[in-house]
Formats: sequence, C-alpha cells, structure tokens
Amino acid sequence: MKKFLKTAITFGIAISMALGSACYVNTASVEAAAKTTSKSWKKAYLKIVQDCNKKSKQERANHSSKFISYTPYSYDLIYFNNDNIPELVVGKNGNWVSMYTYNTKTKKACALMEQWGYGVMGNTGYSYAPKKNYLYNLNNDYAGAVRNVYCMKIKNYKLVSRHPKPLKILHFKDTNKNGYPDNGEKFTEKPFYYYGNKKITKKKFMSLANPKNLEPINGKMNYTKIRKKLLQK
Ligand SMILES: [Ca+2]
Ligand SMILES: [Ca+2]
Repeated sequence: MKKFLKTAITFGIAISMALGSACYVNTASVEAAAKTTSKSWKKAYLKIVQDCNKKSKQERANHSSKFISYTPYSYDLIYFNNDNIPELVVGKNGNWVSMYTYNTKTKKACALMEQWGYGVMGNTGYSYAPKKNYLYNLNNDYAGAVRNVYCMKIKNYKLVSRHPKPLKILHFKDTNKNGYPDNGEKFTEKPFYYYGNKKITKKKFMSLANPKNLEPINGKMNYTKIRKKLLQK
C-alpha cells in the first residue's frame, strides 16, 4: 500500500510538473463544482422544506380533534443511494412519508415518494438500506395471510421495482391458486414463498428480497433543525 502510494504520488508530481498550473486549476474547479452542487441541492431542498412547514402550520391551525394531538411534519436527510447528494425525507410520522432527490441534470429536486401512506390497512412503513439504493416495504393483506414484499430502487430519478414479478408470502395453502385465502384454506404458521405465480424456497425468497441493515424512512428533525442544516455552507 505504502509503495503504491509513493508511486502514485511520484507519478502525480510528474504529471503536475508536466502540466504546470493546469493541474492546480483542475482540482480547484472540481472543488468549486462540488460546492456549487452542494449549494444547489440545499437550496432546492430548503424550498420544499419551507413549503411543507407552511402546510404543516396550516394543518395544525385546522386540527380540531381534542383527543388526538397534531403530528407536525418532520424531516431528514438520508443517503439512500451511493452518491454525494442525500435524499430529503418529509414525513408525518405514522401517517405518510415523502422522499425527494436532486436531479443534477435538470438542477431541480424531484419527488420519489409523495405522501406514501402507511400505518393503516396492513402497511408497515418504508425502510431503506443506507447507500444501497434499496427500499423495502411490507404490506399485509387479508389480516396478515398475504404479505406483499416490495423492493425498489432509484432509476432515472424514479423509484422502480427491483424485480419484474411480485414477491409474496402466503400464510395458507393456496389450493385453488387465486392468491388469496378462501374458505377451507386455513392459516398456517409455516408460510409459502412466491415469486410471481411460482412457489420458491425461503432461501431463494430471502436472496431476492434481501432485507438487510434496514432503517425506517421517516422524519427525525423538526423544521428549525433541518432549516439550519440546509443553510449550512
Ligand atoms: Ca443520493
Ligand atoms: Ca385461494
């Protein structure tokens, strides 16, 4: 490693010497470009956060229930995929979550998830594997007899499915093969794993779904905190 470094440094010096000041200008311009990008995504995210804060305040003012307290919007910056620009998360925790990324081509923030609901109807919420470009969602149907597993990734600034066919876990023997439990198809603790219409092993299922090192996608910071973060140089 040391030897490699030494060679690399010597080589680097040789190139710098050959190029003269051109090398210095290049490094400086790369740094300047990174700073400009950082400034741009922060500015774009700040605009979203400010708009969301307005909406949250309005909702709070209109909140009429005396029994359920109002959940304000909260925010986070997460490294969903493996680039230098974090994704912006806005959530009304326990209700819905949105996620935005910054498009370096159009120089605009774009929505990947817009108020995706969870917490009711068997949807357990959305998680991600940091820097792995991997979203995981488990959605229970028929009181947990059918578990739909959704795995997604960012492609061309959109969230798309990682697999062409649906991944399902059935907690009953689907005798008539219609995908849901009918009379006589009893609940079983030992489920059946499916990729599309094909029954597969648990091992194969897990290798396709691959739910490892997951963290929930939800808001963690209040408006003041995220604002401060986005205004930082
Ligand atoms: Ca990113
Ligand atoms: Ca059935």
